[in-house]
Order: sequence, then C-alpha cells, then structure tokens
Amino acid sequence: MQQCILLFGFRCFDLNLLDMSILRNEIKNNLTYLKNEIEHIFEGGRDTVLSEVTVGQVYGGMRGLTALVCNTSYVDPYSGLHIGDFTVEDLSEKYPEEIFYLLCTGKLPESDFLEEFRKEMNERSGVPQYTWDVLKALPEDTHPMSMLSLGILTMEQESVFKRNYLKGIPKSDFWKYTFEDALNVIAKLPELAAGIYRIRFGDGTLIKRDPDLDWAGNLAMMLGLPNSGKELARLMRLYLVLHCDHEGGNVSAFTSRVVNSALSSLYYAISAGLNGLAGPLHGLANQNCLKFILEIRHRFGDLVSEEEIALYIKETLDSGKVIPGYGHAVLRVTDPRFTAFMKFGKAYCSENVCFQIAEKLFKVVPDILKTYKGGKVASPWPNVDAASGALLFKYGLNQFDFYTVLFGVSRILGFCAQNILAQGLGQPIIRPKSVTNKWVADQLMKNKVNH
Ligand code: CMX
Repeated sequence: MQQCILLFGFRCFDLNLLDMSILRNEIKNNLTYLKNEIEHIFEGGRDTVLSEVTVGQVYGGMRGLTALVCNTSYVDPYSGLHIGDFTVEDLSEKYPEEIFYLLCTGKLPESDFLEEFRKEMNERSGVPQYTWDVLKALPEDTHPMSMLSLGILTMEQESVFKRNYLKGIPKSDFWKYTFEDALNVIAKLPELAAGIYRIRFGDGTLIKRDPDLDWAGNLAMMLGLPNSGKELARLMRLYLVLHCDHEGGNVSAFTSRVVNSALSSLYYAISAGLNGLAGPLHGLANQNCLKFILEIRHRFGDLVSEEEIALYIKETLDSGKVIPGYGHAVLRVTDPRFTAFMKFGKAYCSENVCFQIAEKLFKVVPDILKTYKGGKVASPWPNVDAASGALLFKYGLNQFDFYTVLFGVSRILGFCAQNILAQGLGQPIIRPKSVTNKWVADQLMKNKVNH
C-alpha cells in the first residue's frame, strides 16, 4: 500500500488504491467495456459520416451537430435524460452518491456502497482554512457562483493529478489520479456550498458536518435554515440527483471537458464548467424562475388567475425577455426532471403559493410559446428549472442567488464522471476547426461555380 498523508482532508501526492476499491474497479471494468465498444465501432467504419454541418449550424451555436461522445448520460429529445439504462423516473428516489457511481460505471451500486462512500467522504472532508480566508475576503455582493468557482480554484494546488503528472505518470493511469481529485472535491462540496451560503447570507459562522449524514443530508443541515428537517434533506437529495448530468454538449459540461482535455486538473475544469453554468441561459435560469414567480405574486397576489399569468407572459415577451424555465436546446417535450419536481411538490408543497403559481405557469406558458415568433421556439415546454426554486423557497431557502450553487454542486458529479471516463479512454485534446466569414463566403462561391 502506498503512503497516504492527510492534510486538511487532502491526501498528498499518492493514490491509495484501497480507497473506494469497488468503485475504482467498476470504473476500470466500464473503461474496458467502452474501449472494446470503440474498437468495434472503428472496425465497422472509422470514416463513416455521422453528421454534416450546414452554414446555419456553424453560425447557430453548433445546434444539432453530432460531434462529441459522452458515455455518462444521453438526452433523448422525447424521453429526456438517460443515465445508463435508467430514466429520470427510475432514479428520482436514489441518492446522489449512487448516481455518481452510475455515471462512472453505467451500473447502480450494491446496497453497502452508500455506507462505504459516507466513510470515504468523512475522511476526505475539510475545506482548507485558506479557502475560507479567500471567500471571506471577497466583497459582500459577490455572487455565490463566483464564490463556488473560486473556492474550488483555491484548492487547485492540491491536485493529486497535477503533482503526479509533473513527476511523470503513464497516460493509462491519468484517470486514476483524476478519480482521486474527484473524490477529494466531492467530499468538500457540502461544506463549501453551505459555508458560502452562511458567509454570504448568514452571520458567517460555519456549521460542522455530521459524519453520520449522507452527502445531501449534510448539505441541507449545514445551511442552518430554521425550518430545515427531513423534508429539506429529501428535496436536496432529489435536487442533487436531477441536476447531476445532461450529456456532453451543454455549456458547462462541454467547457469542463475542453479544459480537462488540455490536462488542466479537474479543479480547473470544474471551476471553468461552473463559470458556464453561471449564465442566465443555463444554470442561472433557476434563480430567475423563482424571481419571475415572485414578481407575478407581487403584482397579482396569491390568487393570481391563469388569465393574469397569460397577460404577464405576453408583457414579458413583448419587452424582449425570455420566459425562464421554458425552452431547451435538445429536449422537445416537458423535461422529465420538471415532472419529478412537480411530483415532489404535489406530495409535500401543494398548499404553497409559489408552487401553485409554478403549476399555473405550466398550464399557460406552453400554448403562448407555441405561437410566439411564428412558432420559432423549438420547445415551448418547461425545463428542469421551472419549478425547483418554488420548492426550495418553501423550505426557507429564500436567497435566489444561491440556487445555481446547488445546481453546480450536483453538476460537478457529472463533470467528474465525464472527465474520468474521457481520460480513461485516452481522449485527445479537443480542438475543432474555426473559419472566418471570408472562408465561408469563398466556400459558398466555390459551391456555386461547381454547380
Ligand atoms: N422564452 C422566450 N423566447 C424563447 C424561449 C423562452 N423561454 N426559448 C426560446 N426562445 C426563443 C429564443 O430566444 C430564440 O429567439 P431568437 O432566435 O430571436 O434569438 C428562438 O426562440 C429559438 O430558440 P430555440 O432554438 O428554441 O432555443 P435555443 O436552443 O437557442 O436556446 C434556451 C435554448 C434554453 C437557451 C432557451 O430556450 C431559453 O433562453 N430559455 C429560457 C432560459 C432557460 O430556461 N434556460 C435554462 C435551460 C436549462 C439549462 O440548460 O440549464
């Protein structure tokens, strides 16, 4: 067994191959399986054309262009997120820890995994004091997403991958060190996220983690909300399950993968992915959704009618704004993650006014978006963000700016799994070709001459 030194919860320098050995071995098996699949695919036709690119796609955010492989999850436009062989509906009662296992291995773990993972997280927990010092020194109005991204970045020099890469390690082992970094980061996330909440919105005192609680339960508890209890922990589990991954092409996952493909450590890659998630067209939409609901409530009162909501939607669109929580780049149906949140809301929050407004929006918005801009909106249906804020609000989490942090904590599971697998498969640095307007115009001219 190799030496392992604990410092602020970090294992310095070395891998301890006994830690999380079942998960580590299952990742190894998954990599072998995936490598065989790729070999078969290559034998079947390495030069087969999968997707053609139009001028419209090149100028349109590469929408619909098939140019990436991501083996953690897949989003079907009509049935939504699939992780391994499972749909959102199959997974909504699981723990986020189990989903991390699933993302990395394609399988759900055995029943004793949760206990093993809890112990591992306890050992690796402990956000360094220097991280707290940096976060506490920031201006009071710093966005919590900047704090989360920066908090991860402060710990970058602890990267086990980076230290060992500098010493020299074989490419085939890169993923093992990245896995080590992943466990170190994931263990610290509940404390880091809850600490950010308490620094930014509370009195700055940090609440100690409870070694007997699960990952999401600890995060819920350490926020220190007055009415938090088992229900908030249950909602947090669901929240952290539903946001964990959404294949490889979304802004945050793709950014994280591009950065890691340069062999920048997972810390850099996670921080970069979070910076993309912080945008209002991506992860920040969930804070905007609750803001939107509260604006409706403020203007029309608790018993707002569907007609009044329709009026508000039209006014919002007329002023050139988007309706937060509606539309999607890939999905063409109601997001099953939205459905899972609605199911939770109906079970636990049906009397809550904000939840009721979210329900009314669902009845009103799709019909309006269907005809808006001459039917240009590709999906008039709700996405994951449309209802989650209303639920968090019910449990006293009334600081909207914090919502994307919760999204980020969950999505880091996906960033980690995607980067571990990509490294294990030896995927190269990502470097697509870009061209200029002149190049495109010349290409069009050449096509005309040839026809
Ligand atoms: N409200 C108003 N207009 C919308 C709209 C909405 N909810 N969704 C799409 N549109 C508009 C677009 O702005 C675009 O108009 P222009 O061409 O005039 O700019 C047109 O419809 C076509 O866009 P699209 O092909 O349907 O959607 P995109 O793939 O370009 O964008 C998304 C997808 C999510 C950015 C967009 O639907 C949107 O802005 N939604 C609101 C913000 C939101 O909820 N984001 C969270 C998504 C989930 C996540 O990734 O985290």
